[in-house]
Amino acid sequence: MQRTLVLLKPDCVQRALMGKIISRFEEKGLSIVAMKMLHVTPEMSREHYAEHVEKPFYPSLEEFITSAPVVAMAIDGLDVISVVRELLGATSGLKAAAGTIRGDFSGSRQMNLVHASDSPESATRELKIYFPEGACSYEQASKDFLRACDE
Ligand code: FUP
Repeated sequence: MQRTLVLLKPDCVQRALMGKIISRFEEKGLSIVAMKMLHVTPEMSREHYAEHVEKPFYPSLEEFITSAPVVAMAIDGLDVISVVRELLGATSGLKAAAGTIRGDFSGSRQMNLVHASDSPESATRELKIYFPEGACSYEQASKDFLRACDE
């Protein structure tokens, strides 16, 4: 089992796509173990996007991510980090395959609706930024019908 950090970004909240996109994770059989709405502060943005802070596009990215609330989620599942990245599709909505979240709903590189951790190290780091209080693990009632017991 792995845990990943997912953010529904300001464009997702403002376009009223939250329910539709949360459903994609639920319908896949993943387990949402923490969820909250919050405003990302400039300090949080710099911590979250530490690898991009010096890049030319960073000021615009910070302006966007702090422009309206986001919904942060911790999601558990088998190989959930790569599974969620596949559900999202390529970073740019212009390049993401049809059938992925970004491919179906985004036509932008910046306003690509959802963030998800790209590695176990990123997940650990990002979960600490958004959920220092931890998550709310529980046993999924449907688990016996989501995968075989040896998977
Ligand atoms: P991802 O891992 O898919 O979130 O993408 P990146 O880490 O490459 O980029 C982080 C965020 O910066 C993405 F949401 C898109 C945004 N970005 C821009 O706004 N402009 C760029 O030129 C590159 C990335």
